Amino acid sequence: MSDDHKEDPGLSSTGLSRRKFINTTALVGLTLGVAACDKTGAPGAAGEGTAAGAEGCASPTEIKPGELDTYYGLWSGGHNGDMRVLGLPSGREIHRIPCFVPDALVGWGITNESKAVMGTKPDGTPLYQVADTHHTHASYKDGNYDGRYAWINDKINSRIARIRLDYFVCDKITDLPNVQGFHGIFPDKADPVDPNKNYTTRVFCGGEFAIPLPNDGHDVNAPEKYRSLFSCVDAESMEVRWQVLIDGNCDLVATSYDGKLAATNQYNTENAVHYEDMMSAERDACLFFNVARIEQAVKDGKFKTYGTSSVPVVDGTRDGNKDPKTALVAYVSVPKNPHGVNASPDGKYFICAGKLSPTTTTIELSKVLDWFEGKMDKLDDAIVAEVEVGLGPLHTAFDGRGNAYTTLFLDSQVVKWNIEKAIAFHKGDKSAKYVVDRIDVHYQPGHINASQSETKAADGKYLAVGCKFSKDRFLPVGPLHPENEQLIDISGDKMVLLADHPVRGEPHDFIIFKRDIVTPKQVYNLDDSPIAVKDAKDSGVFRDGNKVTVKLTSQAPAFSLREFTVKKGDVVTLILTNLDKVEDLTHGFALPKYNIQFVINPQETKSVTFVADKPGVFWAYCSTFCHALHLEMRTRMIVEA
Ligand code: CUK
Ligand code: CUA
Ligand code: CA
Repeated sequence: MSDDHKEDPGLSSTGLSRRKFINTTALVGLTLGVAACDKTGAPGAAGEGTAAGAEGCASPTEIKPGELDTYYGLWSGGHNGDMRVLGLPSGREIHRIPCFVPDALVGWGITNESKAVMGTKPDGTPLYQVADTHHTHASYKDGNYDGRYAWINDKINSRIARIRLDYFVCDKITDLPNVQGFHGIFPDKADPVDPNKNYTTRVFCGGEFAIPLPNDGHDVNAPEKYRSLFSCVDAESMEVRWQVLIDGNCDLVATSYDGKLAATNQYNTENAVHYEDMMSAERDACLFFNVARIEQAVKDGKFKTYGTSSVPVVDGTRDGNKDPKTALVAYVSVPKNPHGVNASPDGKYFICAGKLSPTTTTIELSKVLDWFEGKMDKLDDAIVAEVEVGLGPLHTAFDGRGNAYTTLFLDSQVVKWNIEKAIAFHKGDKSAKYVVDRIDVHYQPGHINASQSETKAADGKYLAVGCKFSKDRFLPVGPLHPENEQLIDISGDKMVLLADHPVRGEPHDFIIFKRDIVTPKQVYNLDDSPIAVKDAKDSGVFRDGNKVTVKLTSQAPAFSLREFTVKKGDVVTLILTNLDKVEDLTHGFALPKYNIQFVINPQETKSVTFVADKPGVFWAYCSTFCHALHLEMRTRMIVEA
C-alpha cells in the first residue's frame, strides 16, 4: 500500500494519511510511554497508557539481569522439528524441546528413550531426519490453558507430537494415517456432551494435501479421486480416534469453547492439483465439524477404513451432508483461498482471513449450531460480518476487549479492528468505523498471537507477530536471513512496536501465556524410569551371551564405574542414572567414535544401545560442565579384541 490516503472503510481516525497516521502513533506512544513508565515494564501497569520505550524510561521489553519474564511463549521450531520456549516480553529463547528431529545437546535420537518416542528404522536409527513444524497449541481447562500438555505438528511426515509441560519434554509422537501435509492443529476445550469434561480430551488435525486412499499406488494419475481427511487424536492415549473424509482440503483448525464445533478453513474447494486452479473459484469454505454427531456415527458403525489403517473414517463430503439434521459437516462459504481460522475469546465467533480477498469473515457459532438443528435455512447466514481490512489477511489474534488483530501479508501491516463494529457495518450501518488502528511491521507477517489470546483470559497486553522477511532489520549474515518476530504493545488504543527479535526459520505459529500457568519440575523422580540404577552399588557389567548391560550412575564429579570392559562384537546397552539431586546439576555422557552423546538431568535415567565394533580404549567423559572436577569426570570403556 502506498502512503497516499485511500478511503479506508471503517478507519476510525479522521481521515489521516498513512504518513501522518504513523507519526501520530509514534507520538502517542512516546508521550504515554513517559506517563506510564514504571519499574516492572509491564504495559499499562501504571495506568491507561501504553508503555513504549522512551527516554529516561526502561524499555518495556527489557528484563533486568536476575529478573524473570512474565510470560512464556511456546514457539514452533520450524524446520528444526522442535518447540522453542521463549520468555516474554524479553524475547529471550530459554529452551528448545526436540520432537521430530535429532538434537545433539540432549541426545534426542541417540538415547533409547527418545528413539522409542521418535520411531526407528529397522537399523535402529531414527525414522526421520527432517520435519516442518508450524502450529503449537496447549491443553485447556475452563477455557484457559491448564499447563498439562502442548502439541505440535510436523507437516512433512504428518506426525503429531505431544510435549509434557511438567518436564518440558516430548513424550509421544503419532503418525496420522491416510493423510499428507498435516497442517492445522487445535485441541478441543470441552466435551460436546459431557459437561464434566471441561478440559481437553481431543486434538484435531487438518490434512492439507489430497492423496489416493489408500495411498498404495492405485489411482495415482486420477487426481479427481484424491482426498483429504480431518483427524481427531485422543489427547491422553495419542491414538487417532476417527477421521472425516471431506471435499476440498484442510488448512488451519479452530475449536469452540463449548466443545461442540471444530473448524478448518479450506482454500482448495476446487480439489485442484495446480495453484492456478486452486484459485479459480471466487469463494472457498470454512468447514464446521459437529463433533458429537461424528462420534455417534462412529459408534453406530457408519464408517469405512482404508488400507492397513483401522481408524474409522466417516463421510463428511458435501453430497453426504446435505440434510442439516443429519449432517456431520457444514460448509460455510468464505472468500477466495482463506487462511487462518481463529476463535474469539468471548466464544461467539470464528474468524476466517481472506488471503486472496482483502476481507475477514466473521462466523457466529450459535448460528452454525442453529443450522445443524434445522432452525436456520441458509448456512451462509451464519456469516455476520465480511469486511475489508487490507491486502493479504492471514491470521487473527484478540485482546479480550472486543478487538481483533489481523496480519496483512501483502500490506506488511497488522490491522486492529473491532468485531462488533464490523458486524454493525456488515448489517448496513456504514458509519460503523470498525478499523481502529494499523501498524507497519517488518516485513510480510504470517502468524500473530497476543498474550492469552486464544483463551477466555485474553489480557490484551502483548502481541507477537511472525514476520516472514527480515530484510534489513539485522546485521547481514549472508543469503539466509533470520525471520523477524516483532513484539507490539496492545494495551492502549494505538499499537506500539516494542522490539524486533531475530529467529531461525521458520516458526509460523506460537502461543503466549502467563508464567504461573505452568509449574515445571526441575528434578526427575528416580521412579520415572523403570530401568533406573537407584544405587551406585548396583553398577556393573552384566553379560547374557553377547548381550551386555552396563549399569552406571553419575554423582559429581564421578561416574560409578572407573572403567568397564566389553568384548568386540558385544551388543551393549548402557544405562546411566544421574543420582545428583541438586537443581541444575546435569551431567553428559560422550563416548568417542561411537556417535554417542546425551545429557542426564538430576535423578534422570537414560540408556543407549550400540555394538562394540571397535576394539580399544575409549574415554567416556562428562560433556556438561558440572563441577570443578568436570574435566576429570570420566570412565574408560575397554573393548577387548
Ligand atoms: S500457516 Cu505459516 S503463516 Cu502453516 Cu499457520 Cu499461516
Ligand atoms: Cu559431570 Cu561434567
Ligand atoms: Ca480456492
